[in-house]
Amino acid sequence: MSAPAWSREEFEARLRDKGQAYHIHHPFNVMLNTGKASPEQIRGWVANRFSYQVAIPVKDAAVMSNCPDREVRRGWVQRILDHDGYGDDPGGIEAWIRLGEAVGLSRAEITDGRHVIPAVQFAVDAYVNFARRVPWQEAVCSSLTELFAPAIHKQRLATWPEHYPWIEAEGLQYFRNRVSQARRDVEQGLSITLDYFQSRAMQERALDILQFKLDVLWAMNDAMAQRYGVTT
Ligand code: AHQ
Repeated sequence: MSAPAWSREEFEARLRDKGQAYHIHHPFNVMLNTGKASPEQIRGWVANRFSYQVAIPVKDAAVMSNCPDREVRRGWVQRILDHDGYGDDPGGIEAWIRLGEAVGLSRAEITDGRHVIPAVQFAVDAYVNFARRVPWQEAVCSSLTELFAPAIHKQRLATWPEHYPWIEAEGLQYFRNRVSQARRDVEQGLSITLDYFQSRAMQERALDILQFKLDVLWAMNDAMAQRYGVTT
């Protein structure tokens, strides 16, 4: 006899509990957000995270390509526009390049990937390939690390200007944009996840999927810590 499914509320609470493993707690991120990072460590983080940022719309297009539900796609497509831009809005990838320039990187060295650590790229590719090959609802579930993203963006906005006055304030616009975009993303992603993963076994699968994505983010920080060092 399999265990009974959790209620919708219990299931959501267990998803949110996973936040204990979010990369806001990684020593490399703690270093960044407590003012202990050198300009070289910050430049390394921005340059490496660019490989993740440019993968997001590719990942979201993979979700769309597997999703036959027009209503879901009408919502999900906004994520691609948020990053690639639309009309006069240059988008989040362009905003990330401006963050890179604000921390002292050239546009060329951000976009040509010369600083990207192989292990960072492998983690990013694992995420994109996961989204390509699993049922689209499982890929939606994997985006739910964004349950915890507003906190990390707000933490940067609250601490970087004081700790890193040498970074032009305009460079932080990406983080300002993401606070509301992440909240909107999560509304759709969480609703799909709570609706789709109905049995206990499926709910456990959802927790495993979220852990996989938490591990993707954690592994990226591990690689950057190994390459640039961590000052605690
Ligand atoms: O800037 C981020 C972003 O656009 C996304 C999309 C989302 C996804 O689809 O997996 N996740 C995500 C995240 C972004 N920024 C990360 C950060 O720490 O700045 C957090 C990350 C996430 O929580 O998955």
